[in-house]
Amino acid sequence: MTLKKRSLLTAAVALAFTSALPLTAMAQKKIVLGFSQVGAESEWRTANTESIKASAKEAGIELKFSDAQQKQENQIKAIRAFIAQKVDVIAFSPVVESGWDTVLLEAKAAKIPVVLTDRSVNSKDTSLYVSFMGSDFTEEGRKAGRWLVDKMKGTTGDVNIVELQGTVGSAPAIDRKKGFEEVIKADPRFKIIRSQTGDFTRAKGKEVMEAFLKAEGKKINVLYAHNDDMAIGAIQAIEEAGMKPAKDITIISIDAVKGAFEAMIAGKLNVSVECSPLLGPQLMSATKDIVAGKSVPKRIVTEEGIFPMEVAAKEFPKRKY
Ligand code: GZL
Repeated sequence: MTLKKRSLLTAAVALAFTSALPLTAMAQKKIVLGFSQVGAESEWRTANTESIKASAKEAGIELKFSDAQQKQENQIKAIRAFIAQKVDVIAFSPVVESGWDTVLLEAKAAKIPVVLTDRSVNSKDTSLYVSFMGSDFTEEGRKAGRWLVDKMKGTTGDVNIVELQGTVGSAPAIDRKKGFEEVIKADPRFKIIRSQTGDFTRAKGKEVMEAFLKAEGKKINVLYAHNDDMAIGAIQAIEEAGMKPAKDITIISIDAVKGAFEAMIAGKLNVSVECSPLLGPQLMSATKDIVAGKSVPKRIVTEEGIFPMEVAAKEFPKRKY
């Protein structure tokens, strides 16, 4: 090869390399996702946080994570910080349904797309978020109601129910109550005689169940708890009152976390309706699609089952959370 040809070839290779550099650099620009988490109130929430952190790492997405300690004002502060930091996408699990329009309008004005995970908001303007991914809480309540109606088939007399509600104003608490009542209202035997929030925690679930037992005692036939953590707290209260959980009082709860399987295997919980916290992979995939300018479904529903105590031992080894 002549000297002239070799020097032309060298120049061409050098040019190709430098011109590719900006493209390569752009292609490697890390996506930055700001995530505001409700708190660390339950086993479910811990598993949800683990799923989001692990999936962000796996996806090569830079995660800015904030724990709001179950306070809406902390979530609003975190979202404003993400806007100031000009993150690529904002995602959050709204601790309650209302009071988000102002901050979501600020995100919209900053042209930062927002994804709702786990819980939704009741904003009329659905352009304020790109997608909502999570469970159908009303259906979870219906599943709990249908299981109870089925269990009580062939019995007679009143079925007195006490209800431990989730966080006041949260989508899961509102919808799990709605779905359950939708099913049991068909039979006047089923009566909710007490209903109060246990804020999704074990401690509060135990405290409120102690009050229910003091007020109603052996009149209670069923406990419907909006999550396993409150049910587990209530089980302690029932035992301390000298009664047998899952025998003297039928116990229905939601989430199907490890603690629920352990309680069912110990014969202390009758059934847990699944509510999967493993939303991390779906969130990271949606985040990448949004940044790439691809469309994302407005609603992504998590598919879920129901686990009565009879199958708990067989299913437990397969559980991922
Ligand atoms: C449901 C989630 C609820 C869980 C609780 O998707 O928002 O919050 O059921 C958790 O355990 O605290």
